[in-house]
Amino acid sequence: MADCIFCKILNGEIPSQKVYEDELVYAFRDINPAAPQHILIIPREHIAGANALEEKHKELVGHIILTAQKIARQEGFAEDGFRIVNNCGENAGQTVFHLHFHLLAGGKFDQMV
Ligand code: DGP
Repeated sequence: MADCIFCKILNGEIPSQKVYEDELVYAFRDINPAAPQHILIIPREHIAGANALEEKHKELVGHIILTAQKIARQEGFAEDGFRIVNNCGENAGQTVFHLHFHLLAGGKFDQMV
């Protein structure tokens, strides 16, 4: 998508701090961290958000969650704990309409739900 910030990060037009990549996903540090460790995991495929997911994306979503676990181990916070967050839609505070999962760690979080 031509005007999508995360598509521009994927094609290198906008620089980012890479944490992990493979054929399906790319992970990089959030520009405005909300925790000591704040990583975004995005699919290479442009999907507007969780509300745009279809049956065909089942494996991809599973892959993203396993990627979060892989990154948590790689970065050394798997045992201490981490949070995976997806904001879907305006009321949830989604600001970038390319599916992404926040991977947050490095401190104790308040209970949200
Ligand atoms: P959300 O509110 O769930 O849509 O989160 C979007 C996140 O994307 C937000 O935490 C800030 C981050 N972000 C926005 N633009 C950029 C950028 O150009 N580079 C990086 N690294 N992160 C960005």
